[in-house]
Amino acid sequence: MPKIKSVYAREILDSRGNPTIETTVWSDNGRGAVASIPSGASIGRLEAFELRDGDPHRFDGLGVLKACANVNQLISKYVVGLDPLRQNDIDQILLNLDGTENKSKLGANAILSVSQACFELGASCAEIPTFEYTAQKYGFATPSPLHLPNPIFNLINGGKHGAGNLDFQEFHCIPSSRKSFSQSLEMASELYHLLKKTLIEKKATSSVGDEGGYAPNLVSNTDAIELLVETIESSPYKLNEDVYLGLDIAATSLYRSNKYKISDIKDPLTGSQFADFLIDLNRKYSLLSIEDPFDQDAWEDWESLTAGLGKQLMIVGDDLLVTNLSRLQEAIKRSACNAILVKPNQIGTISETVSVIKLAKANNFSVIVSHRSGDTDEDFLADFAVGVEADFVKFGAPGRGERVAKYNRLLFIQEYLESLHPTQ
Ligand code: 2PG
Ligand code: MG
Repeated sequence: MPKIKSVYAREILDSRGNPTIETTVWSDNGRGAVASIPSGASIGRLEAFELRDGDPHRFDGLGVLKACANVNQLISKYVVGLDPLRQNDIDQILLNLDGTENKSKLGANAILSVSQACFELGASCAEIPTFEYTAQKYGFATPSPLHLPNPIFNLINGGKHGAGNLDFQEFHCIPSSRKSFSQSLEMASELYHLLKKTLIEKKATSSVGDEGGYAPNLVSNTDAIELLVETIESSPYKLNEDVYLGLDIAATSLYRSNKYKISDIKDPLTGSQFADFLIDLNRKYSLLSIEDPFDQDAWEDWESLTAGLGKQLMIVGDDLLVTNLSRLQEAIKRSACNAILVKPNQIGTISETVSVIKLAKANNFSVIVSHRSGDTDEDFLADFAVGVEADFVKFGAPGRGERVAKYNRLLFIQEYLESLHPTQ
């Protein structure tokens, strides 16, 4: 039985140039694994706590030296000597050490960095790729072979992710599930470049936002959707045949005094008026998914939109569910949505993330494994998404290193799986 020999955390930078934690673990059989943790800009109220130093003299208060110290001075004492293959035991020790509801004592960033690094070390000790290890350990994809999730590409960035003036946070292109992953990536890359040309022609800015999508100045959110339509129409691909559209409204960010203010309409909208606006959009564009259509606590609006549109498209809970078992249970009870965005750092351990995915699947929710807007060149999520048989992944645009690291890993996994099952 291998044993964990050392655990060490350090501060590195994420894709926004902000500090984040990276933890390295070694086992006594000479194997090692590294995990770095992403960070969100639009953060759900009930996400697990991200510990930052708050020291105004370093990184504007965003340093993570306290989180590193929690790993190096406390957590490591309890984790050294454990078997890296016993993930649930490791995670339970981390939960006990913290002892709070939202991991506010040690920080979810500190805790997840250890949980994830140990998980990767477990895969290395088991001498199988992390995606296979995930599937075997948690009983996914048996006896059927693993397959790749469908990618959701974020081609236009607004809201808290873009310097332009769009209210909606993300405008997605989602390739048809009939395409292989590599065909999807090729199409997304071609559309991404065509979109840049269109933006330059229209003299809208072509700089990119936090997730690699363009962050233009346009008159309204509908204009951004129209731009995607125009781009697809000028390509060899067919809208709603080869590729579909989706949105992450991240509506909590536009909710003020119980209303939604968007540039498309002069006066702020109530929940039901905003629902009508979204229903109209869907009528026009046949969307494949709408994420966070309402504020994170506006349960009734979620329920009525899901009752109205839930059979036609994915209504995705991100800030609503925060990868949290009890929020998901509530959403299931209320039929508030039919898909879940899964971000391990919203909850803080690998085991808890897997429990959420299992409950979602048992209730026929679509599962979308997602990056964060501040991310690193970590490709763990690609393996994890394949291993848990996620329906979709959302890793940003097909551009910027921290985004393509994950897509490129999926390319590798696709080839690997095809070599195992050549006829698939
Ligand atoms: C989202 C995410 C990722 P952030 O809202 O879905 O795209 O953004 O990481 O800023 O929460
Ligand atoms: Mg979101």
